[in-house]
Amino acid sequence: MTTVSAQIAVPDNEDISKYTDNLTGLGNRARLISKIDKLLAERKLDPAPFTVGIANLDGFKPINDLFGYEVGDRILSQIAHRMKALLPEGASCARLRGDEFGLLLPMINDDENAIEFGKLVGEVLSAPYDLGERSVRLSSSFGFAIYPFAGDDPETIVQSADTALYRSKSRGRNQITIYSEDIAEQIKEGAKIEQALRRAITAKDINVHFQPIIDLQTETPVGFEALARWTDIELGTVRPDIFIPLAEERGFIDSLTDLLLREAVKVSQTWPEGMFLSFNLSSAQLVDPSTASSIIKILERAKVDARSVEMEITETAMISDPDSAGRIISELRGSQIGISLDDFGTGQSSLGRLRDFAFDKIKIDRSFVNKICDDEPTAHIVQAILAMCKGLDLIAVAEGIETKEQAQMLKEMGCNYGQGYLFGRPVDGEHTFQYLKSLRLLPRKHLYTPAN
Ligand code: G
Ligand code: G
Ligand code: MN
Repeated sequence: MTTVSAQIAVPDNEDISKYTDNLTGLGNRARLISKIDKLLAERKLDPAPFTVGIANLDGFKPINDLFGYEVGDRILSQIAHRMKALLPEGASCARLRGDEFGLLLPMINDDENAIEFGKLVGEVLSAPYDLGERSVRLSSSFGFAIYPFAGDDPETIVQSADTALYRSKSRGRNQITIYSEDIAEQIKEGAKIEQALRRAITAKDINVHFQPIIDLQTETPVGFEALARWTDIELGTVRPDIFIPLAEERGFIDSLTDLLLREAVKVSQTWPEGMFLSFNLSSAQLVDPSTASSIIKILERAKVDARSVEMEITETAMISDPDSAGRIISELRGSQIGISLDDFGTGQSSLGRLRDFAFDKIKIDRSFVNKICDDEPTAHIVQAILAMCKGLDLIAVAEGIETKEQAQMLKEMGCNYGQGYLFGRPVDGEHTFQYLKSLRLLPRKHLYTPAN
């Protein structure tokens, strides 16, 4: 190494390493930025459009995990070769980080050409990578940003391409996204919601509603699911499937959850002894090691019996980081907090997961429940899920029951609990209190201080 640097005893020696990616020999992020800067200067008088792209491999992490970093590195080097071979005149490619490659395409000037180029690169990158005794194939995702719409300085343009890439990734594999008017608008809207949401959390202005969960045999409520509700003065009612993912994405889901859980726990203390509170835990929290302890702390501080609280989690959460999800689940269960597997049957249902993780309940997704009476295959699937629950000693909860027929059928099939509009919509703490009273299930009145 020292001999090499001695040979190239030129002043910009340091610059070369500063701008080069050692593994692939491509330029690095700094190089790409400086190239964009140069192109911007050239086009100062005549701002003709050009394109910046970012390519990211799909499923590269498992390759590293499975075969080791050396294999991963070999693939990255092969990618660099392929990239160089397909670059048009005047274009350049840099390795930004990990499995992410940046492209500067001075001659690509509109969406159509960018998409076409993305498809070409995608095809070339999807050819098998030779690893000696085996070979692997990988698809890739792309984000493109076109100057001047996407920004007028290098960092902003790259950021726009990155935003587009993020969209591609969230749509699945093998996707191409161009940073567009729509995306820019959504980002502005997202920023507005984020601000209002942060304010609402600080002001404790988010509410929790409760939906009863019914024992199908006795037809009486056994617990409630807490569901977040938010109405902003300016934005109006914002649905949880908008603001929860936003809080996850922007990194403040923990403070939102703390607020919601505190509120939910407080209301649950007005319910009759033995009734449980079921709380949705967001998938982002299953990768955060502090999750279990902050939940346990909230329950302890409120002096609620942890045995009457359970966390609903979805499978998506367990896929991204099964190890930390497993640790959090065992920590919670170790404190007697129950675990329900939510939305079962949708997404990536894997039966292996039922064996590898300890659950107490399974919530059968409402997409099954609403077809159970008129679609025979659905009925068979639900029956099989119920048989499995029985064998595994899990309580089955059917979600989204809307008709008596559905409830009857599920009851006959041996489903333990049910939830849905037939039994009750989610309502606030006070209405939940009234509901219990109307059923002569005497709430613990002394604990209840209704909000005015
Ligand atoms: O309540 P529906 O009411 O529209 O809820 C939509 C989605 O938002 C559901 O998937 C539900 O699980 C989720 N959700 C509702 N409340 C909460 C909450 O307090 N925390 C989390 N993480 N998700 C919630
Ligand atoms: O993802 P999760 O299962 O936590 O979401 C619960 C969602 O189901 C909430 O949005 C809640 O409002 C909704 N929900 C509850 N009962 C019914 C029902 O009977 N029908 C329909 N369509 N939605 C329901
Ligand atoms: Mn749920």
